[in-house]
Amino acid sequence: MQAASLTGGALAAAAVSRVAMAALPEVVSQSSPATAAPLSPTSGRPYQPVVTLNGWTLPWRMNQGVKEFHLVAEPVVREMAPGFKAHLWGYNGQSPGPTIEVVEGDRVRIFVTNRLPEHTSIHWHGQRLPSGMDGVTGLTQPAIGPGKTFVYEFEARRPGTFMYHPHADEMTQMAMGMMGMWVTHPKAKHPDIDTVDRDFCFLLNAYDIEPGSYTPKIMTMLDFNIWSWNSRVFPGIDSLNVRTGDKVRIRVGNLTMTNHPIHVHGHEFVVSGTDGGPTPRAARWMEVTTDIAVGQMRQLEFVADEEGDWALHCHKSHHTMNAMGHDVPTLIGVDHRGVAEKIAKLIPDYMVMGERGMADMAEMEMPLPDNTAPMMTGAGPFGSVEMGGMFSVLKVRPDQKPGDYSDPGWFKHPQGTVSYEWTGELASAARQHSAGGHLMQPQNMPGKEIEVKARKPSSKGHHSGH
Ligand SMILES: [Cu+2]
Repeated sequence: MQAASLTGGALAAAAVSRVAMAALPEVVSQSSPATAAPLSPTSGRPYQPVVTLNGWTLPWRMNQGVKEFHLVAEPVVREMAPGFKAHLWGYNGQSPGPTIEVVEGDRVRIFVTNRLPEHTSIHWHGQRLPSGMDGVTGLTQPAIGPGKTFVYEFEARRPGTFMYHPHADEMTQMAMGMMGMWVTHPKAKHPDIDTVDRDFCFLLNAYDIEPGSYTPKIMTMLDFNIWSWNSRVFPGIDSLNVRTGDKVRIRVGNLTMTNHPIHVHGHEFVVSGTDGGPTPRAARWMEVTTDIAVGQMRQLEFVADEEGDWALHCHKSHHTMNAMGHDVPTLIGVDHRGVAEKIAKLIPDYMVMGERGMADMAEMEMPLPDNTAPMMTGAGPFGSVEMGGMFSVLKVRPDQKPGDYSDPGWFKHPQGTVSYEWTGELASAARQHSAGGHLMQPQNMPGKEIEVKARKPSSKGHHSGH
């Protein structure tokens, strides 16, 4: 700088910019958990950006042909659904971290600053790179201590959908929400990569957060109670809004500790890619559910040619619920009104749960601890959706403009296309009485008929009717 001031203005400007470029790239933080608009590239090779569900893409700067990003590992407060915030660890203000989008062949430099109370590192899941850039603490690099900044640099060699996460105290740091997605777009037309109209991505993640508390339990191995997409739970997960006839790609990465069969209603899809890269066309088959194992990514692709509101969810029914007690006995068919009346004399607000199934949970205004998402919830146009966790809605509309990701509201079903109540006479069911030729009768009751009867729920119980 001293030399610049001696030799004049032009050189001074060059020197200043060189100094600025030598400094760390600016830290860009995101304060909102809403789905950000796709980030169109302003430098480098062109590509069609992805939309991160309830997430965002990290901006970069171009420094002499190298794309430079700055990730900051730090504690964050993440709104997982309206009324439910979690104290997590993440990157640049959010958990998960921002999506990183680059183009095949790009030279990438990522600065990683550690603002956590313990050391960390970042592993670039699925990438071809020099071994020393792979981010495995102890094996390929020393840990990034608190307050330190490390630099990763490599070429994004193959197109695909990848993930990033720590490889240091992994159990804690992933249980706390440290992860993100990485998309490497193809540099030219690729035989196994189609151009699509809508390109969504999100991570499957899971937490163990006791109702009423804020911080995940990190020792949990299997019994997580918050099943989320990009650290959001239904009804906090944005819908995927597309135009009728759009070719849609949904990239889903699994960084939980169990598998998730992801299911789309109303359409069939193919898996067009994994974290191993694009799937050769001859190896694709139609599915309506695809299982995504731990540490896997699957790209679902289909033409959205059926108008409507279509559920998109994990098919494990416990994963479409929010925090719940697992020790609830099955009470279906158990008439305990008499007992309930006696208990009610001792505990005035006593409620009987579950004798008609658990659907009552969704509609009853049960008092919940503060900072807790209801177990089954979500107001739909026909009542409670009775869902939570890993559930969203694919909204297919003829008038959704290209590039418009805003929520079009509920589907207006054409007349005569909605399931309706039968109000005619109900015939009594015909019964099959043959026991079959090979039925083994219990020894003590030869020939005796055995029948299990479920009590028909009465609407005149102590429950207020619906
Ligand atoms: Cu699941």
